Amino acid sequence: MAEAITRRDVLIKGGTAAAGLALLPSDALARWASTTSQEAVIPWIERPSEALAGVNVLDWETLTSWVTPTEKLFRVGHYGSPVIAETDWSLKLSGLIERPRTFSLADLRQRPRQEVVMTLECAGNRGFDGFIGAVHNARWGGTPLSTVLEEAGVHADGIEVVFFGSDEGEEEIRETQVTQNFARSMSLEDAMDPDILLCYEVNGEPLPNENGFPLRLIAPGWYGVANVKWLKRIEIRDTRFVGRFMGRDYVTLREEERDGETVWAETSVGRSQINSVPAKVTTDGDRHRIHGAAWGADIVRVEVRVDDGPWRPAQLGEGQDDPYTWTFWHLDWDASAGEHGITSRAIARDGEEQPAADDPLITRKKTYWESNGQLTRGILID
Ligand SMILES: Nc1nc2c(c(=O)[nH]1)N[C@H]1C(S)=C(S)[C@@H](COP(=O)(O)O)O[C@H]1N2
Ligand SMILES: [Mo]
Repeated sequence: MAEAITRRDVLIKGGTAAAGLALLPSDALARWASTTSQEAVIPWIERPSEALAGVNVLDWETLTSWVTPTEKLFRVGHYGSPVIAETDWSLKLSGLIERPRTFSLADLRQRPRQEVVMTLECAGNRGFDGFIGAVHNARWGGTPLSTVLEEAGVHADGIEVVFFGSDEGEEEIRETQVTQNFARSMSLEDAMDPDILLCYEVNGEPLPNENGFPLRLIAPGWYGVANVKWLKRIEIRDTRFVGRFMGRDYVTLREEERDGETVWAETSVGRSQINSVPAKVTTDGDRHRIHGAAWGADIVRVEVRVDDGPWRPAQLGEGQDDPYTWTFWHLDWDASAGEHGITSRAIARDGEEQPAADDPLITRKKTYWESNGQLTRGILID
């Protein structure tokens, strides 16, 4: 980690670019202005999908900061993006509890403050070609959910915690039209995780509207969809909860084999899955370096392969000791001229490996959620 910080500091302070320019390959010149370093980025052959411009996806090639700046957070809102005034807003706690109550934002700000840096990835990320930037790593500030629930006095039969957003949309359910709020749930046991926060800040500032102002759930270790924005109600119930974003959408359909028989597993997207991507290749005009990120599990190792060569261990940088954040990595590469494919794979502390693109876990998955197979990116070296 220290090495990465020092290196970046040096690069940022690294003086004028002019001296290095003559050494740069021509196709890197266009990218020069967007890098803060003496090194130039060589663009990937495939360009990111432009279909999702409104989502504000991360541009891996210009990524320099381990904490994603607030204006660069990607945004997903299935029912649009409501603009809420703090004075019109409250958080209601209802259902199977001793002490139902309503919180203002000031009430929540007066409670014990806690922060967490968390990598949040949309479960649809990597689900189709060119969609690889729906992920961010930000510092969230708020108050723990667990103590709010404890103080509320959950009844013995309460097993489910439902989080309702303020955003709403029309849904047809078995021929009935309803207007309903975005909602996701967790078991009470999962919701009592002391790291889960009711957040009113990101990177030290109030939440932007698009990211959930005035309050959102931040659930480290869960896919994006669990992190309910524009939170307005938390409800304790005595049965499991389903709804569009638990039981119809964000459902992974996978074919599994048991004793020669097919078992169709339909599972609700929940906890994050191990993932990594090659982010960019840089050059100082002479040597090459492959940079990337890995997340979704407690990453202890990342390996990189060029074409059909051997897997080689990358050097881990920032974030490597935190299971909730992405880990930056890099590998120096003695590149030869021509077109190459670069693949990365992440390995977790418990031994879990990011599946290969042709692993049955990936190939027998029929829906695009949770597409965490190894990614190969093509690049042309002059
Ligand atoms: N209320 C509400 N919360 C929501 C959503 C939504 O549509 N409405 N989208 C979810 C999904 S699918 C993702 S990926 C994350 C994205 O968080 P961000 O927009 O802050 O990046 O928000 C989640 N929380
Ligand atoms: Mo998402």
